[in-house]
Amino acid sequence: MKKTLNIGLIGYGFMGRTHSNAYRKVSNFFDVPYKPVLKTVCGLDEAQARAFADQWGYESYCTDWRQVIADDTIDVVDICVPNNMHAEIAIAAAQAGKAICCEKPLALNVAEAERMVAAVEKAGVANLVSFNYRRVPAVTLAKQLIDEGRLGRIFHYRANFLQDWTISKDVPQGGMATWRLDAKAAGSGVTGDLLAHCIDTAMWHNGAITSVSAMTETFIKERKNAETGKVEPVGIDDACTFMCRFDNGSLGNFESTRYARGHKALYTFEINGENASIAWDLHDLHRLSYFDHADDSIVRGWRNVHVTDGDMPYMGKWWVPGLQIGYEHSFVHQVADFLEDMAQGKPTSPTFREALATQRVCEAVLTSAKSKSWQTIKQP
Ligand code: SOE
Repeated sequence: MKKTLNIGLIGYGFMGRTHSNAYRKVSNFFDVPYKPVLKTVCGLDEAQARAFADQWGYESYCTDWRQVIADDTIDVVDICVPNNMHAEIAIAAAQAGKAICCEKPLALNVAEAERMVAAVEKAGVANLVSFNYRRVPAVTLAKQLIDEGRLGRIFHYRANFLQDWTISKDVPQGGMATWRLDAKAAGSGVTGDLLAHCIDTAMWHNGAITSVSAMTETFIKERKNAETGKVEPVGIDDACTFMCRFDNGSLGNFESTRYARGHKALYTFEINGENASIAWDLHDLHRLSYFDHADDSIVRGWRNVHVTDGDMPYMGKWWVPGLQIGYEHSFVHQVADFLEDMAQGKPTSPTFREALATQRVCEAVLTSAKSKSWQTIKQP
């Protein structure tokens, strides 16, 4: 029998579901060293916590996260609450010696993120931030191709993350469903919520971002607060565009908005190197577009690689070649890697320290937009 690992989930929203699903599925498909046990789920509303526990098979539920931290039987604290609660919970979990998986972005700002890094490193606990898109097989394959040197020198990295769900002025801010629009809960708008994904993947693929120049806009200046009903100024960025320089000399272009009518979650990137280019699109997440200049000119063109074969990242663990998996499987891969690394005493990327680097870029982007100036990212 495998050793069990007791999970304490804090937060039962959208991300709580993706993480619970991953813990439930992982040992069916991956030969992981531990069997995760859904021990307890914690959330503010007792009836909802109970219903979530029933639906997902948690053994118990509670409404005070401190109870999860104080529970000696919990091995992993999984943080899926709004961003303004990440730091306090993660630091307490680290002090209690728990392994931690924390939703992205790591924190509200760099100062908080630094305290979280210090806490997990002092405690020596396993720590991971859930930038799940790295573990979409085609995105992982892109990393492999870059690391093999197939692209040669990289000149350009561009990424977009486009949505359209906040165009109506009637969408409120704050509360359970719309905390992402409330600056106090989220820290920022699309920069922390969406561009953080693009920045994490970009730095994983292409190395550190060293300077940025950004602009942001808040198109709807006031919204009703979902809890109080009061109309209040909106403090988040609705859209953000930035250009940047990478440490390897390449140039980056990033755009995110929640005002791109027709796009629900269009995350795309394209990387251009001297020998080859790569492109990817979340709406067709199994395909990696690949252009290799070394091909014979008469057949040279963009290839559409269907990343489903057994020798492609993670795919050997699923069905048979050609059959697809989806969004939720990126979380299963994340948990599989986390458990494997934990058993070997190895860090799992992105660690809190790696996510701090992303937080620094996000903060520099917001400062640049505010000050209308280039910002250099100070790496410690
Ligand atoms: C926002 O709509 C959101 O759910 C993000 O919070 C997630 O991180 C992203 O993966 C999808 O969009």
